[in-house]
Amino acid sequence: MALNKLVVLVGGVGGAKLAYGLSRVLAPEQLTVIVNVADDFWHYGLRICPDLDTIMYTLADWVDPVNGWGIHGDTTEMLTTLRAYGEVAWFRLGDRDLATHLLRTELLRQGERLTTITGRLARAIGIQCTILPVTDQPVSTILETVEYGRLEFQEYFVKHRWQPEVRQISYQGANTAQLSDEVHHALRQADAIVFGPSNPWLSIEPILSVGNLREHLSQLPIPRIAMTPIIEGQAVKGPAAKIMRELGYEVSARAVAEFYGTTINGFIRDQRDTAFTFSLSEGRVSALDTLMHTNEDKIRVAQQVLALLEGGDG
Ligand code: FO1
Repeated sequence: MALNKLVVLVGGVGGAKLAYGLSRVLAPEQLTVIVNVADDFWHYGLRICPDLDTIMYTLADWVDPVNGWGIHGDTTEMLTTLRAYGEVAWFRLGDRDLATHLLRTELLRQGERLTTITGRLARAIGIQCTILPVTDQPVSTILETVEYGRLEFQEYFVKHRWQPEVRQISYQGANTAQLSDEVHHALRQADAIVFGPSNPWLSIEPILSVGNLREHLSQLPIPRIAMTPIIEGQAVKGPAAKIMRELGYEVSARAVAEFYGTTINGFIRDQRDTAFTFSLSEGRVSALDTLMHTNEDKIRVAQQVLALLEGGDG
């Protein structure tokens, strides 16, 4: 089928790699990236939107290639001064990165929506495809942990380096938050949807939990393919495998596919997962080399995903 409009759902670093590859293969008007907002938080009076910034910096070739977040070559003089005042400064805000938070916070204070702010910032730094927060309302990933009880996402992920044992995850605000008109429009226009290789519980589910997105996607008569973030029982990066164990899931691509259920009708596992072949109730499981270290890898994977979508009968 002719693939004219692709929508990709992403969270942080893993999803950003796929979005980068797709942005180099598709024309700008063909690609819409819908981003998780449940990592967002208030910090020293600034609204920080880490996943939006990770996607924006990655697509603009601004991102720090080592961390996958923050701005390449950024300095941390502001943090040094905070520490001089006795602050712990556990969240590494770069000095150039600070401009993003200052401007976004000011525009929010003036009443602008996160969607229009994101579009303005992205266009200003040369990004031509569309980046959309899944909602303009606040949603927060909350983790119930054994050691510290209730933790907000960045406290869990950064301050405690995702080491606390997770008992339960919830998405505060998701049941009242609404999909933006721009997201509804992108889904109506979509010829296919790809769930990036992001953490299902920390990046994709907080997107799916907004409004009635899960049911909405389940009824779309188009390919809806998820990429595995788990290879041979390991997460490529971050706490996905650890969280799966702690929540009692089998740590496998199959368990991820089952978690997505009817919201998908296709799945891409990694070709290394030979022991974990499985089938879907609907659609097909494909195998690719899904590891994306270099920009060339990201472009290769994007091209292979598109070939699956265009060639696929699913
Ligand atoms: N992740 C860290 O592990 N340590 C940090 O100090 C850190 C700072 C940071 C600053 C701005 C930003 O946009 C992202 C930042 N991240 C940091 C990543 C952030 O925690 C993301 O939420 C994760 O990448 C998960 O998506």
